[in-house]
Amino acid sequence: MNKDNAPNLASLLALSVLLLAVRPALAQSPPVLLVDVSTDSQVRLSWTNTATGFVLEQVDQLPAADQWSPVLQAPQLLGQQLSVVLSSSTGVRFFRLATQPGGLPPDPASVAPPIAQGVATLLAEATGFLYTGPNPIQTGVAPGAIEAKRAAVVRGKVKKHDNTPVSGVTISILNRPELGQTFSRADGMFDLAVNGGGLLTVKYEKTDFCPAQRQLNVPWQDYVMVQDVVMIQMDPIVTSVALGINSPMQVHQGSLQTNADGSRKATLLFTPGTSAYLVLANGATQSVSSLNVRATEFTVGTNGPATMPAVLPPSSGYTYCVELSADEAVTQGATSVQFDRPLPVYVENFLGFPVGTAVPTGYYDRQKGQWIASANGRVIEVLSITDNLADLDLDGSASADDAAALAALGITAEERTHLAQLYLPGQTLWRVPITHFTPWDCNWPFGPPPDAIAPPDRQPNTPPVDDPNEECGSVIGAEDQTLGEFLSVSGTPWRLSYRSGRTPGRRDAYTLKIPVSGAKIPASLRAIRVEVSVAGRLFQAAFAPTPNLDYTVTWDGKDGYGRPLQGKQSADIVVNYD
Ligand SMILES: [Ca+2]
Repeated sequence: MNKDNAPNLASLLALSVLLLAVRPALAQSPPVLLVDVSTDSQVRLSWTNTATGFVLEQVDQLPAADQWSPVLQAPQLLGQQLSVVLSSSTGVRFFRLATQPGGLPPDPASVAPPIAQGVATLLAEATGFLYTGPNPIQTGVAPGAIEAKRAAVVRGKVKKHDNTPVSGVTISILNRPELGQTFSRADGMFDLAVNGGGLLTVKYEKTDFCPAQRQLNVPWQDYVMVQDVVMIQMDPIVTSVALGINSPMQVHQGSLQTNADGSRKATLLFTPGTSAYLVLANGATQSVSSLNVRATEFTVGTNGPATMPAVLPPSSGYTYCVELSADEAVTQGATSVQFDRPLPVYVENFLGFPVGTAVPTGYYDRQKGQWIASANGRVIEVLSITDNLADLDLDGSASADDAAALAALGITAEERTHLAQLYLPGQTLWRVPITHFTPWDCNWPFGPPPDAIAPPDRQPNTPPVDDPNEECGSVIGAEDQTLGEFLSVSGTPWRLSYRSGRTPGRRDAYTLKIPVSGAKIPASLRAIRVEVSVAGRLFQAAFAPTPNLDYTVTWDGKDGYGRPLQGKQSADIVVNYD
């Protein structure tokens, strides 16, 4: 921690019940530190979560020189606000937000202590430095929260569409506040210690970006590598929408997105008289008279699947996903925005689905960490425009549908008037009713092509055995091609044993030859991807579809922080057929 960064000193606040001094913010200033004194002898210090990770520090008197020390209690993230609740005490204390060097956690490789050689490495011992000590990479881990026998470390990377890293992303685990949080570093990487033994959901949060979550199956005493996550910024187009019983029909349209499949933009219609309320983090509701509304599409670009707010269920195809959001909900840390009636969302039918068919729809619940199915939408067509009203085909008959059919979907004359203004005759559209703001996903059922096969179910080569058979009474290891020699130790019953297989340069025991394809290759196979992770290291390779292919990977015996490990380590191998 940089204790000499007085220019970054923003706010000086006194604990107990006294607010003593606030120094003006200077260049590269941290966010303003807010103080809230409650009646029950508690003080809440809060600040806006920013790209660079600031650390709350304290001192008993000023001038402090080098006496600032970190507040060890973990800040809790609520929406965009980080806060710490402290018991007020007699006396005076001063607080400030200080930058870490570079504003971000250090690369763990630069601070990891050496690993004891001569004994098998235990993951909890090798990775405890991540969350202990005065300036840990992972802050706010409750004492004893990580159990030695269950300890595991999640490693991952956050990037943008163009593959440049995103730093300063708050990384935490859904519903596990005792595990604290870390920030993605300058290279977008992060390391978070957790307890293994089940499913955990990693949360990715950064101001002005759409949050993401990834569910992982985490084993005991191992590293888990998360697939790279692409975070996208909230759509720049924002519409202020009035709400309440006197509100008129209003429209919000997100940015136009275009790819090989076609062009589309999310269009929300707010029907007259719509009311809305925020559900706050503590469960309370708060009605709102207006909202600044955005629609941000995830399904854009070649790495679109990595941008998804969460991985879709296996039976759902990657199709179209949009975050519908209100700035007010983000700033207040609301868990959802609810409307008193279904609002129609329109998207151009850029994938050409037949008119009259259903649009399967679901949404992602960030509190539960689950996709949840919702009412289907419908593919409809604007056939013509008569007297400023859009004539709609709702069933694919190519004829306009009557009042009863329109009413069954809740389509009013006012909605038809707006459709006539927004779209030309011949336009086909998805119409999806929504009652709240979250990530919304329109997806059609998905399955592998009929000729798909699984990758070969053969074991990689077995690394050489520790105790090879010795031929002819000599110390020639026949299976692993080693030589050995015994030297008696004078005056003792013992002898020294030398084996060429144990020399540092020998890599047989660190090499895996992995079968990735068999004799038959399905015609629909586009690519083969292999991922091998061992000790927090990830080895990746991609191949064109080729029969009888092996991938050979050699590990240098070091962990993700560059330290040679002792004892056996397990490797996770995943072969993907795309
Ligand atoms: Ca019809």
